[in-house]
Amino acid sequence: MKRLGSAIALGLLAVLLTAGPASAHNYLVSSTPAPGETLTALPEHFSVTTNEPLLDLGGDGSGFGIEIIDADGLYYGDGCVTVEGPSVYTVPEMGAAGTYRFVYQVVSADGHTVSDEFTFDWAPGAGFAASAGSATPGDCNGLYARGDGAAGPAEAASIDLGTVLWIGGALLAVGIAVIVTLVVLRPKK
Ligand SMILES: [Cu+2]
Repeated sequence: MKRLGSAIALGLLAVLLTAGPASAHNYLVSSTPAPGETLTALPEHFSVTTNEPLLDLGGDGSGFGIEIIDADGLYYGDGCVTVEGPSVYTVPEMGAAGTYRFVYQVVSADGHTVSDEFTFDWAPGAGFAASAGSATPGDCNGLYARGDGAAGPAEAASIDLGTVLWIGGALLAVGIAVIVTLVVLRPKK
């Protein structure tokens, strides 16, 4: 029993030492629209809300972005976002009915950039005046300081890989700690 306790304690220590950085990132708790939701009318804002206040260092939304992209790869909206506490908002614009990607990027409380995306369906009522999409992301009249539009999905991929490596490393450390502890504390014959 004592051996098992030591092994578990070592394992927990290993997890705390290796998994710390990954656990500090803001994560999505809600959004408008929600992933997979079917919208039939434009809400006041499109938004993402995370678990804790975001880091808007310059107070100008630098590093934050919401991109709405249709099935043809066209972008909708002016690219302007507002950061308020744990949430990011943008004024919605939409084109024709269909499935859209909602790509977001935020600056986590620890200063790291986190991005991800989901899809939602757009089924406007008759008479909706569809906006014309743009081949490039909205730049908020030049104020959108995020860089090129390709950053979002690429960032998401690298962060996902990093998270996987952190978790893999933590599990490996736990396994090694448990084995070492069991070997060291093995009863002498
Ligand atoms: Cu981080």
